[in-house]
Amino acid sequence: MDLSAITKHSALHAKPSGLLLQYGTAGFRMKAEHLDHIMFRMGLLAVLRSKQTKSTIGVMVTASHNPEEDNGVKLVDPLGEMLAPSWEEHATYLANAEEEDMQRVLIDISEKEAVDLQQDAFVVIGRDTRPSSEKFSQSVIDGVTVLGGQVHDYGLLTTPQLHYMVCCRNTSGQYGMATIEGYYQKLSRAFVELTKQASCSGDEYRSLKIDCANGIGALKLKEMEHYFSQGLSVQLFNDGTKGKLNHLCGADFVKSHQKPPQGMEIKFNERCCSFDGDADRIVYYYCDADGHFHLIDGDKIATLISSFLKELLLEIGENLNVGVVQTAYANGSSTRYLEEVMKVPVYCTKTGVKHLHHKAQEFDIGVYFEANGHGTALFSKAVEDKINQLTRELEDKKGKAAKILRNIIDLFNQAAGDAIADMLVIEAILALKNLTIQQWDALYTDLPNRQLKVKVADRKVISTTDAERQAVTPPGLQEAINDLVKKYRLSRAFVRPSGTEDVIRVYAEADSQESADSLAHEVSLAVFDLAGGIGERPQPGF
Ligand code: 16G
Ligand code: MG
Repeated sequence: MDLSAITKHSALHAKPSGLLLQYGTAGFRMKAEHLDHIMFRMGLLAVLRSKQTKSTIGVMVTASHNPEEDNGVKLVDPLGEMLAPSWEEHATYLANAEEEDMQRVLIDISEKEAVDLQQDAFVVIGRDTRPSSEKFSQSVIDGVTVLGGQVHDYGLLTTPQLHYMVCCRNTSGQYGMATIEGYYQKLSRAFVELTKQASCSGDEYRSLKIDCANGIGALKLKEMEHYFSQGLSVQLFNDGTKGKLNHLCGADFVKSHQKPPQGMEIKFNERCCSFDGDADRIVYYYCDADGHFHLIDGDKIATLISSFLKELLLEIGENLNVGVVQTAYANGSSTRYLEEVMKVPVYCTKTGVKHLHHKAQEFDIGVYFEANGHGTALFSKAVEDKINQLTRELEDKKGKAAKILRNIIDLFNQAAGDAIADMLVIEAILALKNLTIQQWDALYTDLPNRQLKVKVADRKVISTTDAERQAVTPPGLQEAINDLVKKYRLSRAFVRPSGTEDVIRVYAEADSQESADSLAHEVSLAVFDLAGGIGERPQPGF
């Protein structure tokens, strides 16, 4: 390590004194103006991680669905997974080091992790379309180069595309080619193959309106469109030419407000979906004949996918274990449907993709989705080998099912939940099963629900257990929630500190919207009173 060069360059990306940040659920995220030092330091850390794992590491500059003025950064581990937990701690430690401690902290981390400093390092970088992102990638590059690492800057990418690149580079191209064309070709080839097998035709099955949240998804879909146009025609809205990133549009807006995005007119029967700002989330929706809006969230996506996979396995005659992983936000109706009707085991983990991903790896086929639309399906190596063997051996109906499964495996970005990949999987399944969006929606009826936020002085006073479904502290809060829940039918409620905002989140569901709203409100009051609420007391009405 050239320690004096590090000190010199670090001073060019000086940390505002007193600023303390934490590597959260999805890396560092906040107002862009405070993040330059974090970018430089994550460049440094990526080099250490690359040397330690002797693999390519990814750095993604994005703040996903946050407002345009925010930004963020996260590291991507060798197989395209989220950064290992012990390294999240190092990231926080390095991020908060004062300038004069930088050298010591870097040496400290290297020693703790037995990093061979002579080892080569390679880091790949991607960024979203925020105004601050380009400059920030330069700061990351500065960090990488000052520690002697090599860099490949992919420029504008969706978050899942960067995960894909990292995975390709560390598996010697087995997962795919580590180029943007490689990504487009791999997904589109599988998609077009699948739709060729679909018996239904007619334009209504093959066209989709996409709200791109004024983000990177629009740019990448424009590039990709002609690769898959044989199987699907897309109409892009909120493509970034006019509106502001994530403003009144995008998956997060549509899911949390349960209404259509601005800038997109929806006619009866039209199939529509929304991406978030870095295209790793997707939700679907449509308007019925009476003009009512219907949201199809991550839970229903998981249901469609897992039931289709189960049907294929039945056809092939393979007894593989399929599991679905959700979080506490999953609608109660979805969990019931999966368990009771579909007979699929369902597991609940803490919020955050890494928790779901980890659990899903325990199954032959693990389908995981957060209600907010983050998710994918993971196939174990054994399953993949088995399917490959069957596609070679069988020519009959079973062989056909095996081929479909082979293409589905190719289509999912298994390195990370990916709005583009998920969209193509969903479109392929709807075409193959000849399902309309209304028929898909009718699998089960969501229980009415409501999410609220409460401001408190210190959100750490609330701690939870049982995959965030029970509050352990402050004393009395869980008892209060239990009493409130008892007042309503088919009801459930929980609270948790947000990992991305300085608030407590409240979730409630019940048999009617009125009940869900009133339960959510009462729980907010309990949080405000027992967990040190600040500002105005929560008011009823939304
Ligand atoms: C992050 C997570 C997302 C989670 C959300 C919860 C990743 C890539 N993203 O965006 O999975 O749903 O945080 O936010 O893990 P909250 O803690 O503010 O409710
Ligand atoms: Mg996102």
